[in-house]
Amino acid sequence: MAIQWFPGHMHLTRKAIGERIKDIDVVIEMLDARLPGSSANPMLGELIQGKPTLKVLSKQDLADADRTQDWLRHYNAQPGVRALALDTSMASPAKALIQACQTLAPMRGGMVKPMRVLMCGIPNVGKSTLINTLKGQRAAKTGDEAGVTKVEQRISLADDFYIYDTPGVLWPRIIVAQSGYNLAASGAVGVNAFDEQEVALELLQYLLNHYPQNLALRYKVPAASLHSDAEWLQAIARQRGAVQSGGRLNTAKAADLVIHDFRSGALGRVTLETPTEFAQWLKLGQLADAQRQQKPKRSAKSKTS
Ligand SMILES: Nc1nc2c(ncn2[C@@H]2O[C@H](COP(=O)(O)OP(=O)(O)OP(=O)(O)O)[C@@H](O)[C@H]2O)c(=O)[nH]1
Ligand SMILES: [Mg+2]
Repeated sequence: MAIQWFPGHMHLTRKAIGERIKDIDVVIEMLDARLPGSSANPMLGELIQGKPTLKVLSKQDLADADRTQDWLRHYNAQPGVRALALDTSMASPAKALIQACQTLAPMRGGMVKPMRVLMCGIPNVGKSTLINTLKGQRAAKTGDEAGVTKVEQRISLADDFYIYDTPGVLWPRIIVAQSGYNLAASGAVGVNAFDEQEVALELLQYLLNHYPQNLALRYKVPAASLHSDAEWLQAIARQRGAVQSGGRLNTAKAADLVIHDFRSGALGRVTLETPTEFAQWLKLGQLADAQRQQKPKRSAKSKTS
């Protein structure tokens, strides 16, 4: 089933960003380095269109370093786009952002024309953590779950430089199925809005195809001995003692473990998509969506018959 999560505070944030954006000089659009394509919110993309934007790939410490370089090359090759990757808790690389904002909006600065930066992105991607790092103190609430920031907050980094922290937002209809799974695996989707086993199986399938050694190392199972996502889920349940009364394997618990291991980095540095893969998924998603929209709606008569 397609993953969707667009609670009321996201709807309000969409409106708030729409109103705020005219008074913004630079936008920092935060993406998750483990899923850059899927974490780029098309709804935010529309709202911030035309503003000087810096793409920041967060959680690079958890992502596959080679793939992060591929994504940065991909973005930096696009006209007018600047992208960099960070671990948002590290102070010195984060400070480079301040310089980058000044380069993007050189006319801003001083008390009369302070620099106004908008930080936006999907939930749980590290927006508030980065602001705290830039500020050098805990000015914004952070936490390892989606939807910690609930309302926009203005934080001054200097008398003439302030930054708006915004609540993470997804979008009303995620048309790329794989993006829904990757977003859920990353922690961007509320816990009750997806099926953990479904997400864990998709994650295992991708890891099986692209990072089999990471699985083997973490769960101490020879990579070549298991051939499907379902076999892996069962092996993990067995290996981690996730067994229900009567000896049945508790695959729900195993799913939770796999997702947790991915989020914490216990599975090693992993990136769930390449620019090429994501472009293909997007094309297929758009095609399926166009076909879905073309399908004639069943008439009220045929529905009741
Ligand atoms: N490993 C790692 N963890 C990070 C990084 N940035 C943020 N985190 C963690 O990710 C979680 C979410 O961080 P927040 O700063 O609260 O995320 P947010 O984007 O403000 O989330 P919302 O307010 O829910 O939209 C926290 O547990 C952070 O410690 C990073 O670069 N690397
Ligand atoms: Mg936040």
